Amino acid sequence: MEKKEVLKKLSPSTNEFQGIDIESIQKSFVNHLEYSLAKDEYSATELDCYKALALTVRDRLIERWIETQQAYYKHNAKRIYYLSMEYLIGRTLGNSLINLDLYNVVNTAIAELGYDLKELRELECDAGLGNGGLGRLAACFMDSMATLEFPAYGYGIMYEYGIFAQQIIDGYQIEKPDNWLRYGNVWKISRPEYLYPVNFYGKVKQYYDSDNHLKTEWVETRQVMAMANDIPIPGYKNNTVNNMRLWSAKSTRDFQFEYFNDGDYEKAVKEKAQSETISKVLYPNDNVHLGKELRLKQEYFFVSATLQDIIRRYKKTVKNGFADFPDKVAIQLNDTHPALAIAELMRILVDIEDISWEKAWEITVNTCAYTNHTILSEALEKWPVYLLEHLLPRHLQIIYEINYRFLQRISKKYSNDIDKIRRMSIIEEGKDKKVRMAHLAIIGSHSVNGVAELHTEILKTRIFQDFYEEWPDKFNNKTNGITQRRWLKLSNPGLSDLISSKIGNGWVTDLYVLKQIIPFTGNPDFQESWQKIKLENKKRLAEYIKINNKIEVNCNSLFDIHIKRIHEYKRQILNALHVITLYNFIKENPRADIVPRTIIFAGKAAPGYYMAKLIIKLINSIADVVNNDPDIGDKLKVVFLENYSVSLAQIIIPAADLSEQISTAGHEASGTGNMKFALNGALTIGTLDGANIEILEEVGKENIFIFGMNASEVDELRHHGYNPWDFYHKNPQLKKVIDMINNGYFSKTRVFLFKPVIESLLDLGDTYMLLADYKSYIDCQQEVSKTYKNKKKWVKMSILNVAHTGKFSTDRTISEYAKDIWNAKPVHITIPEKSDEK
Ligand code: 9L8
Repeated sequence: MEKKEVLKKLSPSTNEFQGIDIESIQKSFVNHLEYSLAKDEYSATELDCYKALALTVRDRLIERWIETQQAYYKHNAKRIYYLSMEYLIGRTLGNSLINLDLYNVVNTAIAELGYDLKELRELECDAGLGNGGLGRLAACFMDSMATLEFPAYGYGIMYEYGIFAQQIIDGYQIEKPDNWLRYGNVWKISRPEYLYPVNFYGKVKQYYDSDNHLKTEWVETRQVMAMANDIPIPGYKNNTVNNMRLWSAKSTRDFQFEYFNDGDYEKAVKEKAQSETISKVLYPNDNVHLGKELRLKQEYFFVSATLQDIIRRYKKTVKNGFADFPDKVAIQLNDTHPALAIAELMRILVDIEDISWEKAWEITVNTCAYTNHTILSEALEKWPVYLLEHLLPRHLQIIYEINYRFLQRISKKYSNDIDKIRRMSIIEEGKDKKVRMAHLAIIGSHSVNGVAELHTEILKTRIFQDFYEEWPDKFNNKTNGITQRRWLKLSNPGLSDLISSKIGNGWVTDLYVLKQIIPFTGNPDFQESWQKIKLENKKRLAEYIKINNKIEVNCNSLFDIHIKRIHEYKRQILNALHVITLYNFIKENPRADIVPRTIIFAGKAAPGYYMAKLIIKLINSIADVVNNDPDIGDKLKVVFLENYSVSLAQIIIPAADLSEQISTAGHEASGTGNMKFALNGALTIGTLDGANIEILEEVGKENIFIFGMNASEVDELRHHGYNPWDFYHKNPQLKKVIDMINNGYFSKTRVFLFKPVIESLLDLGDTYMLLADYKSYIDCQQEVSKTYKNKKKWVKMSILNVAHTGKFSTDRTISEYAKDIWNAKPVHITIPEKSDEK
C-alpha cells in the first residue's frame, strides 16, 4: 500500500472521531496529562490540567478542522479572506466547548476527576492580539463565519506580545509586557514548514525581454520569512472548523548556514533578531496612526505572506490562470491596515504572472473590498512617500501608476477641476508627500463599507464625498454586531438558561428569536427570575471588585458602567463630571432619597496618549475622595478596574444596569460594547452616535436614555463657533464641578495636576463638546435614577432591550457581507457516522 493510503486507513477521520462521551473525554484527558505533558497525578499542576483539558478539546477540533479544509478543497468553494492586523480573541476553551456542544459533558467528566471546569478555564491567558472594537469585531466575525458555514480564513500577525497588561499604581496606568506565549499556547499550531519569503528594500529593475515587452523586477531585496501559525475556529454545533492563520517573522539566516560559516557570526545573530522584531509586538494604539516604519513593515509582511498563501491555494484548484480569481477569492480589508494588498496583488499579477495592467486591475478591484472603521483624522493612515520608496520601492511605483490612471479619468470627466483632483489623489501633496491609504483602498476595491448607518452616511457625505459621487454603488453599510455565543451564552449562563427555558435555544443561531420573550415581559415570575440573575451577576462582579480594588460595593446600587479604550472622544471625562455632580448633590442634600450608584470604569490608554493617561488618574483621584468620604457611604462608589480585557468584559457586562455610550455624536463609528450591554439586559444612556441610533430604533425610545446633540447639531455648533466658556458661566453646577477639579479638590497634594484637563475643556476649545452636552447628560442621568426606583418598570425595559437585540448579531452582519460583497455560499461539513459498537 502507498504511504498515503496507509495513513488514510489509520486516520481517525476515516474511521471514527474521538468520542464525546464522559469516559472518552476522561481518557483523553489523562492520556494528555501523561503523554503530552509528561505528568502524573502527583506532579500535575492546575495549569497542566487546564492544558490536558484544552488538548482534549483540541483533538476534537482538529479532526473537524481537517474535514472542513478537505471539504472546501473538494467543493472548490469561493474562499473568504478576512485580513486584519488585530484579533482580540480572549480565551478559547469555554467558547470551543460551547461551539462543539461539549460544555456539559466536559463539565461532568472533569468534575468526576475532581476538577472544576470554571477554575481551569480561568487559567487560560487571553489572546490579546488587538486594541479594542476593531480587533474584537474581527474575532466575532470569525465565530459567525464558522457558524454560518462560510469557507472563511482569518489572516493576521502572531504578535509575541499582545496588548500590554495595565496596572494601576497610585492611580496611574503602568504598562507591563503581555508575554502571553510564555507557557506555550495549546490553540496555536505552528507550522514551521509553511514558510514564505517576504522582501523589503532593494530597487526596481526594468528591461525589455526578447519579445520586446517591458519587464519589471524588484531586486537586491532583504528577506524575512513568514511562518504560519494556525488557530482553529469552530462554528456552533455544525462540524465546521475554520482556520485563522497568523504569521510570525523568522530570519532567513536560520536557513542559510553558510552565512554563519563565512560571515560575521555576531552580526548574523543580530540581523536574525532584527528581522524577527517584525512580529514582536502589537502597536497599542486605538484610533491613532503613528507612522512608524516598523508598523509599515508589519503591514507589508502580513499582506505579502497572506497573498502568497491565497495564491498557492488558488493555483491548487484553478489551473488556467487568474481570470477566475475574483470568483474564487474575496479579500476583505479590515480598515486600511492591510491596504497594501491592493498594490501587492497588482505587483504579483503584472510583474510575476505577466498579466496586462488592465486585466490585473480588473481582477484586483473585483477581489478586494474595504471596511472603514473611523473618520477621526488622526486615525487615517498616511504613509510618507519617502518611507515607502525606501521600504517598498516597487509598490510605490505601482501606487503612482494606479493614481496616474485614476486622475486621468477624473481630469477628463471634470475638465481639470484641480481642487477635486487634489482632494481625490492618492498622494497628499505638501512638504513631505504622503500616500493616503484610504484613497488607495477605495480606488482598488469594488466595495467600501461603513460599520453603522450614521457612519456610512458620514463617509458618503463628508470624508469620501468625492468618491461617493464617482461610485455611488461602491458604498454600502454593514452595521456591526457581536456573537451571542460568547456575549450571552458563555458569559451569562444564568440569563441564557432563563431565556432558553421559555423560548428554547433557537436564539443561539438566530438572535431575532429573542423577540419571543416579549410576551413574558409583564410576567412577575419571569421578572423576578430576571432580577435575581442580574443580582447574582452583580454579586460576582462585586466579589471581583472586593478582591482587586479592596472596595466594598452595594449590590443594590445601580451599576453604571463605562468600559472601553480611554479616548477624549469617548468622553470618560463627561462621566467623571457627572460623578462629581452626584457627589456634590449628596454632600449638599444628605437626607435626600437618592438612588445609590456604583460607577465603574475600565479601559486602557495608549502608552503615548498623555491626556488619556491623565484621565485615568483623574478618575482614580475622584474615586479616592468619593469612596473615603463618610458623608457619602454606600450612596456612591467609584471603581476603576485595572487591565480591561475580553475576559474581564465577560464578567463586567452581565452585571451592568446602565451602559455608558456617550461619545460626541459623529465620532464613534459604531461601537460594539453598546450591543453587548443591551444583550445582557443593561439599559443604555447614550448619544445619537454610531450604532446607538440603531439600538434606539430597535428597542424604542421609551426603552433607552438618549441625550445631547446629534451629529448635525455638533457640526452646526462647531461651524458657528463653539465657546465652552459660555456653558461654564451659564451653569453654576457645572462651574462648581470644573472649579473643584481646577482647584485641586481631587489632587490636594498637587493642586495643578489636572490643569491640562481643564485647559482642554476651557482654553483649548473643548474639541469633544463635553460642556455643551453636560446639562442634557445630567438631566438624563436624573431620569435614569428616577426610572431605576421603579423596579417593575426597569425590569420591563431591561427585558425589552434583550428582546430587541436580534439585529446586533454578527450572524446578521456576516450574512450581509456574504450576500452583498463576497457572493459567497456556505459549505456544509459532515463527519463520519459514529459506529454502533461503542
Ligand atoms: N472606534 C471604532 C468603533 O466605533 C467600531 O465599533 C469598531 C469596529 O468597527 O472599530 C473602532 C475603530 N478602531 C479603529 C482603529 C484605528 C487604528 C488602529 C491602529 C492604527 C491606526 C488606526 C486601531 C483601531 N478605528 N475604528
